[in-house]
Amino acid sequence: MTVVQDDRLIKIEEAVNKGIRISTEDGLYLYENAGLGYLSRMACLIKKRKSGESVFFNRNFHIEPTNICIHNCRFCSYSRKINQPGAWEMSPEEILQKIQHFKGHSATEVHIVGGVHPNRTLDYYEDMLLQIRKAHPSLFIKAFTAVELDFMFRKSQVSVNTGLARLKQAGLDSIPGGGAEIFDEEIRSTICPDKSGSGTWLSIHESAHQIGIPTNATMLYGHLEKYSHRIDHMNRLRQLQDRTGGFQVFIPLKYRKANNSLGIIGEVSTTEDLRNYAVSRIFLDNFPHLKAYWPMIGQDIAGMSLSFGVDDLDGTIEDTTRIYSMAGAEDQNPAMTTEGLVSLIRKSGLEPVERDTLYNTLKIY
Ligand code: V47
Ligand code: SF4
Repeated sequence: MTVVQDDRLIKIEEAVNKGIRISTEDGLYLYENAGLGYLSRMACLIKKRKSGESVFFNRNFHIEPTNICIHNCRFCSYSRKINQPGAWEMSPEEILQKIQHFKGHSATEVHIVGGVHPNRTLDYYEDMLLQIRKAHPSLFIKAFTAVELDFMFRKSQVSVNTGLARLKQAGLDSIPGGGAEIFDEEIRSTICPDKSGSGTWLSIHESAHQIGIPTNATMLYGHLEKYSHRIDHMNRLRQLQDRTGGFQVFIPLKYRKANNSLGIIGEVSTTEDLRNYAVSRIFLDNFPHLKAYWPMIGQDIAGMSLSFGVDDLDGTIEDTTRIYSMAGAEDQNPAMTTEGLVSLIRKSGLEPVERDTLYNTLKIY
């Protein structure tokens, strides 16, 4: 019996072995043709080159100050309009109470994201950061998606550079990756028609990198997009990262279908999730880390993702986010102990490392 080889996959493997960047056409070819075993092998090789046996996690909690939002993203299960049942707004006192509560729990990072509230200005968020910084000076503040930033700067009529500099001065340490969704303009106009555009998202991240604020990048996948749109999305990120080096981690976010108007399309399979992690690890050669955000895919798939190039599992979360539980995720009260994260990582034969937000090692387990 003759074994038919796939010359293109062999060439891609040779490139990966030599550390040569793969093209957009190669990326698309991997999505369409590579087997699971091949993808796992290539992605693990790259992961090992970048972070050895380490898999990172941190001790973090979220604050979602409000779910009131001016936008109408079709995949969102969480946002509400003012006075609509289920809408919430935290007062500054409630926010500070949360900070004080987690000060006693040795969390090192707070992740603050929420809806784009129509009445909140830059002054309001600046004050929020100043109060948090005063209450807990050593807590790392990762806050506000580019979409929230775009609105607050426009509402307060300041430039992106001025707005970012003011927030940095008030205590902003880094910017999370949300709001990127999918950059392709046509798909974007269908799934989130009135949201800040792809160019705006990318240019806010570029400005942040230029003034020394590190940022994360996400990609929402498994909805109306095709593989070519995922490659286009990652290519725009790869090009920006070549210019600035300011991205810390790439976080694929699987579309979850409950309680939103896109739900009829269903969800992609676990195999597709794993293939997607691997292709992103192979394609994004200039991203130091790849994160599986366990509240979105569940702890089991997060564990499996460690064999597909992932080297970061986010954090303990402490049951402080609602975005995914409201969209139907397995963990309705997402929280993991340090022991739980350590054990998940050890089961894959890898080394658990507690990190800070900038991926400095705090403790090796
Ligand atoms: O931009 C909303 C996504 C994002 C759904 O930077 C959904 O470390 C799937 O960006 N199904 C916000 N996804 C959350 C986010 C994030 C999460 C974890 C870590 C980091 C980080 C950033 O959540 C939105 C959108 O892409 N999202 N609804 C849904 N139904
Ligand atoms: Fe608003 Fe974000 Fe939901 Fe879109 S995804 S509607 S911007 S909260």
